[in-house]
Amino acid sequence: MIKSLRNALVVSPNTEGTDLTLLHFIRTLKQRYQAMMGLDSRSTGTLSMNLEALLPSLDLAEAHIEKSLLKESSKDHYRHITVIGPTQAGKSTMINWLVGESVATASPLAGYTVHPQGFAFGPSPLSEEAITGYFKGYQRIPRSSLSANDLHAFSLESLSSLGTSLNDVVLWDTPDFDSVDSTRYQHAVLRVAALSDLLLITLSKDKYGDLSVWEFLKLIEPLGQPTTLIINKTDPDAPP
Ligand SMILES: Nc1nc2c(ncn2[C@@H]2O[C@H](COP(=O)(O)OP(=O)(O)O)[C@@H](O)[C@H]2O)c(=O)[nH]1
Ligand SMILES: [Mg+2]
Repeated sequence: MIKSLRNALVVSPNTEGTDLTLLHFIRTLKQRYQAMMGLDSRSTGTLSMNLEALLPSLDLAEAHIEKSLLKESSKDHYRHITVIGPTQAGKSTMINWLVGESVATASPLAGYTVHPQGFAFGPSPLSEEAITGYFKGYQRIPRSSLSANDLHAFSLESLSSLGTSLNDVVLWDTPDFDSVDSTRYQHAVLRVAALSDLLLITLSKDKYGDLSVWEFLKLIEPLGQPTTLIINKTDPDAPP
């Protein structure tokens, strides 16, 4: 059923009526799964585990439709570019490299970035309210106030595009999708992934073959978004 749902998402005409019907269906399906998981956890738990594994694709499908509704209602023409990848791949470093200055915090500590962090580069006005609405259930707070104790938060700050080659772009730094803790913020990562017009999947040379990377790629593949794979942390002396 999930496969046909994904196909339906890709081929369905992008009219608001169709989107709303599909959105209602997906939300209902999620509620049913969660109810069944609650009942099953009192018995064997096998069904629960199977249904839990399906929830990310429903989260993604829900976010995908909400993004298309956002695009229809949004008054701005910003493009969302998201750096996504496993822990320590150099995602925050990549953001800083793209901007040309240190805006995101890179760290040798694994799992340092645990919230979606958006950096908007104008000059046009950005429909900030629409984006905040898209992140329903998440509080928008200043980047300096983000706390690892509250994962239901994100930041979005406007920065000067002067000196960058970015024009009406929101660059998103994201938490990893492969650490033990990643299930706690996976929902947020999928939300940003669905919002994106371009995904920059950043991998390190040690991690590009990890199963988690290929499972994540398989999960987002039905969205059909323009995607670039970047292999980071390569040896500068290695032959090309
Ligand atoms: N050697 C090397 N280290 C890097 C590179 N990119 C990032 N790092 C380092 O790897 C660590 C993790 O980087 P960070 O950007 O925080 O990774 P994130 O967890 O994916 O956001 C930091 O100590 C960075 O300085 C690279 O291309 N080469
Ligand atoms: Mg980071």
